[in-house]
Amino acid sequence: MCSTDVPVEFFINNGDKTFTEVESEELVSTLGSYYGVALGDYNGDGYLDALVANVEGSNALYRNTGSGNSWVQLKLEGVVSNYAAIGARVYLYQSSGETVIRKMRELASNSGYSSLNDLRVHFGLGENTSIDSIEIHWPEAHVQKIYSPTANQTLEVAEVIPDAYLQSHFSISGVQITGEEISFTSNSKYDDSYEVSFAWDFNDDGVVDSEEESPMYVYTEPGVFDVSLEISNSEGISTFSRFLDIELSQAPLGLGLEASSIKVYPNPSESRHITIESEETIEHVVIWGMSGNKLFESGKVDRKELKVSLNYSGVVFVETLLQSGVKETHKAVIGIK
Ligand SMILES: [Ca+2]
Ligand SMILES: [Ca+2]
Repeated sequence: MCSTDVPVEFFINNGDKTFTEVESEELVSTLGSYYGVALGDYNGDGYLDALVANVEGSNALYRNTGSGNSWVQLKLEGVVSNYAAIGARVYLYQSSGETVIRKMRELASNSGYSSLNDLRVHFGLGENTSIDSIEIHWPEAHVQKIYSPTANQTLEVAEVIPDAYLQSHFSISGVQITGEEISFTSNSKYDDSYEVSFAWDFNDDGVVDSEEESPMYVYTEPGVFDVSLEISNSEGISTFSRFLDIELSQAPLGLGLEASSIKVYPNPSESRHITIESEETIEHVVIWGMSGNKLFESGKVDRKELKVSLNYSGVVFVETLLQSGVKETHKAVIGIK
């Protein structure tokens, strides 16, 4: 379907590798610039409706009033696969006399230009209401079967975690500097009918540092650490690792931190705003991030107070030059909420 001021073209699948063009319905008699169509059952009656995108005019929603034929829909929920089950392939088997008919649908995140179909998987069944089975091939490659489901309903199917399944994964949060607690959260997926062990190595020395599921850890030295989480059960092992860049919690050498006339507040700041205030006129302010990246530089300030908003969270170094020529650097933590 892709045209400019010409009717929509609509073809019916005859089921024998041929198609028949539909020429009389309203859907194909309206002129427009149609560049996308999304199919989905918006009103939940089991019949696929069509939303047609018109570049130059109004979009149009065509409700399928149905034919009395049977149908079945599946709403899939990935558990070890992605949540929307994108990439799943679903097979439906029906017997017709001696013949077994197999139909297949693939769940995709796109279906054509500028369009996305309903994420429910839809099968039209014609007049045959008896389904032998439905087979779901999840994106993670295992297969789940449903035997003899009833037609004319939407089945909600959550992915069953495969037997003994293990998939290690974790996330990290906290200010990544020495001396601060960093929390490691396992979001591993596994078959919980097996006993699962957790082994964390925070510094890649091969020595396990924690056997908790989601521990805390404090680094005393800066460096880049290869953090790994190995999870295991009686059937296997799964390991996930990622790098963590731990910085020193104090300012780089050579920057004086003996605060005097300059105040930086609030510190820590829950928001991303800080105020720099001095008893003397401020000439110039530069704010640096943890890795020496410049986050902010003022022009000539020429007053005793400067409010700064930063699109950044973490530790910053505020370098202030006063009119008297005194230069000071203050450490602050912002955006901690
Ligand atoms: Ca419908
Ligand atoms: Ca270790």
